[in-house]
Amino acid sequence: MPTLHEIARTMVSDRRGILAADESVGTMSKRLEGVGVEPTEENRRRYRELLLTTAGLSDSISGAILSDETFRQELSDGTTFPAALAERGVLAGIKVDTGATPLAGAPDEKITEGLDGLRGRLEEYVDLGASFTKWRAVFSIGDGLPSARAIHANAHALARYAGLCQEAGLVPIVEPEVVMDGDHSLEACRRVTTTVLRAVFTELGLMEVRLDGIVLKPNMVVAGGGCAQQPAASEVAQSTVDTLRETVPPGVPGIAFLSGGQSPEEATANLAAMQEITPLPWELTYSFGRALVGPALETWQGSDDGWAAAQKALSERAVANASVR
Ligand code: 5MM
Repeated sequence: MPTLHEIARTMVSDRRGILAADESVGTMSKRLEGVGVEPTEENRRRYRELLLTTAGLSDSISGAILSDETFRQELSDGTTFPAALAERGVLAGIKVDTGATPLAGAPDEKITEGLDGLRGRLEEYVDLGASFTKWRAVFSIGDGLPSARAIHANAHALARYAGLCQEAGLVPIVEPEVVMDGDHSLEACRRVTTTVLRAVFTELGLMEVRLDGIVLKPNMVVAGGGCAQQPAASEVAQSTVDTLRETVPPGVPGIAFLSGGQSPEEATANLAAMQEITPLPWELTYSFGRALVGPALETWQGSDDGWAAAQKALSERAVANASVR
């Protein structure tokens, strides 16, 4: 049995990244509708089969995060998704949060839920073949936001989640996402990301989470999507690395970035610029969702005719991200 540290190392090493294909039923349905595909359970299954049977996936992808629905589904040949990943040399991960809901007394902010009954659910996911898990907390930048209570509540929940996962032998991906929505500056994103990461590592410490057995999945430090002054990749890279050096203990094996609404090319360029900054105490890699699968989804459009071209589109993005070092 590999240790938590060994699993975490496998997830972030050898130039490979983690595919985030864990959209909830609601999000996946919206994405399918966006490309004119009927949002049925079968079409969600077919789309995930398309992604995960892409030839050579394990050359660039170490693990794939799935949702509860996909974890229990099968490929057309009857193989379960976790078994299909194992056959391909890719670790199976499961998103275990149940989504973000308005925080009490703070309707503009969200708290991620899912701790109730989590210990039992984790046991089941281990039996189904999971090696790691994911929980995402979201923080918006705005007038007085994020509030201290939103930061504290979400950091605390992330730490409780991480502790339960390690108890079950699963590596937790800890994902605090400062979102890109808004017209804030790069500097504002840096300030908020610093505060959030400090709070997360304080709570992880209080909960005695083993830092060598987690993977951190943060946002890159970028300007808001509506900001007139968009920084170059070199600025994003330097600000992000500086922020991480101030906040992330060196014992963490690796950091796998989310893409957060960046275009596939932007996300890849920013990651590449970060790889040029050395030495760093942790591995840096990607755990993109939209920036990895977006082109494949647009190419597929639900038809069998588009299947091969869509797999090629995913493969190209994965190879581009895995080749940046
Ligand atoms: C793939 O999307 C994930 C799940 O989203 P919902 O629970 O909201 O449906 C999401 O957590 C994702 O893993 C991260 O946001 C990273 O994805 P991006 O697209 O930001 O790289």
